[in-house]
Amino acid sequence: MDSERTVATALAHYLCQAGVTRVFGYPGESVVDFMEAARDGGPAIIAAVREASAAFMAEGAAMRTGGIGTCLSTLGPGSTALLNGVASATLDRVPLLAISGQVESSREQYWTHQLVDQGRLFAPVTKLAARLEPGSADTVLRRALRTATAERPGAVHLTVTTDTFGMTMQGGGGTVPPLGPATGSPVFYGGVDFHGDEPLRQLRDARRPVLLAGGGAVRCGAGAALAELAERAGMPVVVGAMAKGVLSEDHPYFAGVLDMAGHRVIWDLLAASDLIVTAGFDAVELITPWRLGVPVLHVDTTPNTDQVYPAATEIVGNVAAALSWLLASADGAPRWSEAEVAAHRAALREGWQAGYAPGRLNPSEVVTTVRSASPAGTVMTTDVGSHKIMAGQAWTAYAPRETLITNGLSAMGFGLPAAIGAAVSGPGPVVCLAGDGGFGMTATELAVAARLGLGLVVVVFSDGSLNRIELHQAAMGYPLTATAVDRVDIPVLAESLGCDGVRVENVSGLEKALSTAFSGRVRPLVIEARIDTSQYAAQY
Ligand SMILES: Cc1ncc(C[n+]2csc(CCOP(=O)(O)OP(=O)(O)O)c2C)c(N)n1
Ligand SMILES: [Mg+2]
Repeated sequence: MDSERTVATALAHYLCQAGVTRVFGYPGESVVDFMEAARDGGPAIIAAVREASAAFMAEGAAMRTGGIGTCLSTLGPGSTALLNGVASATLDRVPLLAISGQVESSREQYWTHQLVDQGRLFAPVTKLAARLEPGSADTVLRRALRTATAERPGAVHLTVTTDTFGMTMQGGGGTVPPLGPATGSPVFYGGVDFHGDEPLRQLRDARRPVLLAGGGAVRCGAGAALAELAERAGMPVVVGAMAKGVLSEDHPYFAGVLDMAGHRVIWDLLAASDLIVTAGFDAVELITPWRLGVPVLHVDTTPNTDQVYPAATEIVGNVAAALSWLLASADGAPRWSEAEVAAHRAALREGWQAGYAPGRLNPSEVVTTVRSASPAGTVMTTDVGSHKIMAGQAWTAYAPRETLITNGLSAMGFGLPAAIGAAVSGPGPVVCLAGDGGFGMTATELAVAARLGLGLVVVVFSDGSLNRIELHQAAMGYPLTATAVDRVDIPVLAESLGCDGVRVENVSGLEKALSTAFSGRVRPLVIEARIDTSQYAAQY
């Protein structure tokens, strides 16, 4: 790297080296020098309507590609607005670099107007909150990139005072460190009962073992090893929502998604097992408290420091390597037959169909109808609420990184921005399934999708309510308070933002709306699906 580079050009250079082609952000005076440096050689700056959405766009892009997402804000109100999406990346274990400008260094220690201590603001929601300074920017940038991408990945925030961007870097010349999980051999940790080949003995002795896969398996590219172990040992595979597709959901040993629709059927399966082998599963995805007494063999990139579930034995390291090691020792007949797993899946299907209202547009039908109309390789995002719980189960995923769900922070307002981030980052059509509440939080981002010529399909589960919270109020016996969603004319709103809009009230209307949705469209399409919420109520 040229030692005459400014901090702004060095930052742009490092981002390009790390494979970042787009920074999602919102401008302010403090960051114009960086945006100018990026204009001259990249990465491209994509302006969102709000900083909060920019961070979710970056998260969606990173979820889709497996690379590092990047977002940008100005000081003070820009940085505070960025916060939710940054916290989301950390709890969703998505590598994200968030950059905020700051007032000039000479005023930073006493100024009050628009001044927020960004280091303290971001510390609780990031793995690292640091500052770029000319004397150390080179090392700090490498540290930021490595920290964000190291297991478990998450967000790093960098504050840069506006004058620092224009300063000449001292030193420099570093290259981007390795990004992503380590590829080396796993390490074994035993609890009190650990003797030699304890994990292998546990697996050999188990008669009804179940695999529970999560985001660590996706990040380690463990799909093939997972499928092979499932087949050889005859183990049903339950996955976390953020790992959907790590095992193709038409695989005979696929056993469903944890804590999504029909969740009791999955918990019953786990409770009846005699060993749960986790595979990069992350307890951040648990919605239901862990009440099982079944022994757990914890396989992950990270030791079981959370202790949300106890595990007497741990295999720590690259998940694909660890599963291959287990596979080498799998012996004897498959523990579960394919027919037994198929019977479980049939019960699960009954679970997520429960409450079906004949003659109405049911949420499960919206999901399955959109799935049927979507070409192979379609990327689906959801927002947060009852529709997510349904889509997390009823949507059939065939490959990882094609279903983008936030199940860590689970912040409403994720779905549409994440769809935009995914659509600009990779091939394949993109569908967003959103509730009317979460859609309302971010609907103006449709103008960004229209500006970028993205043929997104956005399906709004229109029920006039914050359904998930309404159900909770009803279950508590409380009258409904503050959980109605104001009805707006969604197709008209969509059209005013440069999109096509249509309202449907039944399956044939939905099919008709979808019939032209995926044929070379460059305008986003918003479908308001007026649904009946009986299924949600029956399954709560
Ligand atoms: C930013 C944020 N605020 C509040 C919540 C709490 N919350 C979870 S689900 C939900 C209701 C979502 O309503 P809607 O988007 O209409 O989806 P639905 O449940 O109706 O499918 C709320 C308020 C949240 N997860 N995120
Ligand atoms: Mg709703």
